[in-house]
Amino acid sequence: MSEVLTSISNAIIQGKKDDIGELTQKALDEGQSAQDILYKGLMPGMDHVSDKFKAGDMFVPEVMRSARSMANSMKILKPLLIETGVAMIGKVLLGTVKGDLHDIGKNLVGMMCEGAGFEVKDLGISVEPEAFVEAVKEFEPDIVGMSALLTTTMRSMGDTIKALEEAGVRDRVKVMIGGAPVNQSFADKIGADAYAPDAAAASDVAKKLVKKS
Ligand code: B1M
Repeated sequence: MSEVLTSISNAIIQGKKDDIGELTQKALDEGQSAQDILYKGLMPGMDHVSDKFKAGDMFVPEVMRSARSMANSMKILKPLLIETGVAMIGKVLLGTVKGDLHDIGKNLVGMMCEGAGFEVKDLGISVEPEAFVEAVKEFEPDIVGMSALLTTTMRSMGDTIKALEEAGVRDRVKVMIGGAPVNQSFADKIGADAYAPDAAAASDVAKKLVKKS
C-alpha cells in the first residue's frame, strides 16, 4: 500500500484530527483517488479502532478522537465522492428517541457508521416518532438507528416502530437499537431487527443488515 495511505490509517488510529486534513490533501495531490483514500486509508484505520475498542484496548475518548479525524478527512472527500458517483455502502438514519437528551453514545455510533462507509443522517435528540417517519420518507435510509439511555424513554423506541408501521414504511428499513438500558430481548419484544451493545458493534451490525436486505 502507498506510504500516504498507510500514514492516513495510522493518523486515524492515533486520532490525529488536526493532521489528517493535510494528509488527505497530500494523498489527493499525489494522485490517490478519494475512493482509495476512503477504502484503503480511512476505513482500515477505523476497522482497527473498532477491533481495539471491542477488545477493551481503546476507550471512548480515544475512539471519539479517531472518529473526529475520520470526519475531518471526510469533509474533504465527501464532495469528491459524490462528484465521482462513488456509492456509500448504505444509509443510516439516527436519532435519540423522544424525551431523551443523551447523545454522546449516539454520536459515537454515527461516527463509527460513517467510518464503516455509511452515509449518516442524524436527527439529533428527543426525536418524535413522526419525525423519524418523515425522515424515512425523505432520506430513504436502509437502517433506522435509535438510541435511548433512560429506562423511561425506552418505550419511545416501540412507539417509533409502531409509527413506522402505521405510516406504511416499516418494511422499507431495518431498525437497529442501542443504549445502556436496552438489550436483545427488549429489541425482540418491540420488533426491532437488531440490537448493538456499543458503537463498534453497531457499525458491524449495520454492515450485516445491509448485506441481508
Ligand atoms: Co444522564 N443518566 N440524565 N445525563 N447520564 C444516565 C444515563 C444515568 C444512568 C445516570 C445514573 O443515574 N447513574 C441515568 C439513567 C437511569 C435510568 O434511566 N436507568 C441518567 C439520568 C437519570 C438522567 C436525568 C434524568 C438526570 C436528571 O435530570 N435528574 C437527565 C435526563 C435528561 C433527558 O434525557 N431527558 C439526565 C441528563 C444528563 C445530561 C444532559 C447531564 C448528560 C447527557 C449529555 C449528552 O449526552 N450530551 C448525562 C450523562 C452524560 C449521563 C451519563 C453520566 C453518561 C452517558 C454517556 O454519555 N455515556 C449516564 C451514566 C452512565 O452511563 N455512566 C447517565 C458514554 C456513552 C459513550 O455511552 O451512551 O451508553 P452510552 O452509549 C454506548 C452504548 O450504549 C451504545 O454505544 C455507545 C458507545 O459505545 N449505544 C448504541 C448508544 N446508543 C446506541 C444506538 C445504537 C447502538 C448502540 O444503535 C442505533
